[in-house]
Amino acid sequence: MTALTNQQIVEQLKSLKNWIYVNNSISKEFEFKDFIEAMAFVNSLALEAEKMDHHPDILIYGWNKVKINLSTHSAGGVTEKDFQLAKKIEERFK
Ligand code: H2B
Repeated sequence: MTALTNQQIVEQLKSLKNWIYVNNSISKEFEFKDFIEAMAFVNSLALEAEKMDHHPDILIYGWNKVKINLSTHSAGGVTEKDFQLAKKIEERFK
């Protein structure tokens, strides 16, 4: 899978709410009611990521927040697969 261009990334980000392009990855911060809900969200992503064989960088911080960074290590940048996973993550956040 080849890395998308900056222009392609910026274009695709328009369909994702509050995701940004930073440090060669796409990123979003999610906020939850409490730590347990944040952890439940992270655990649900683990299953999705494993199914796709595509894994996000995940930071749990400030007791109720989760920061997700998506990039494709093998391509050295953002690919279509990152956008596919971002959309699945959004569905779990609803
Ligand atoms: N996740 C991400 N984000 N990028 C990759 O290139 C990647 C991955 N590669 N998960 C997968 C695992 C690869 O290492 C295994 C062997 O399929």
